[in-house]
Amino acid sequence: MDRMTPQDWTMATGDDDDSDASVVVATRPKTKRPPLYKVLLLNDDYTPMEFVVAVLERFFGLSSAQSFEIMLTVHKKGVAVVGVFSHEIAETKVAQVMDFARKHQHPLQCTMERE
Ligand code: TYC
Repeated sequence: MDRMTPQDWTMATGDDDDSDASVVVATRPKTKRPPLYKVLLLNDDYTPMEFVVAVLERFFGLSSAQSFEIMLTVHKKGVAVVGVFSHEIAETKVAQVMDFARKHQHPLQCTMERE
């Protein structure tokens, strides 16, 4: 016999079910989700409130109401999370905010932190 067909195998072994080692066993996919990063805005005594609101609208796509609310939280508590992103996006947001603040000569600080 040149090559066994599945039917030959069944005849030769009496194996007519799936109870052997050829049964497919579910495996756990070993993929890990990439870590996320919080982007934080810090309070200071000099950056105008309207500037902070404009930053939140421009770089985080927040409405003026949401932006005003977050700005006030930072003003009162010292810090707030303004968004959660992948490492690359968080880095870009921080750089955009810091560049924009520096261009306008405001001491506004923006940082990121692993969640
Ligand atoms: N504390 C600032 C002021 O009284 C306003 C401000 C809010 C500054 C949020 C920075 O991230 C900030 N003008």
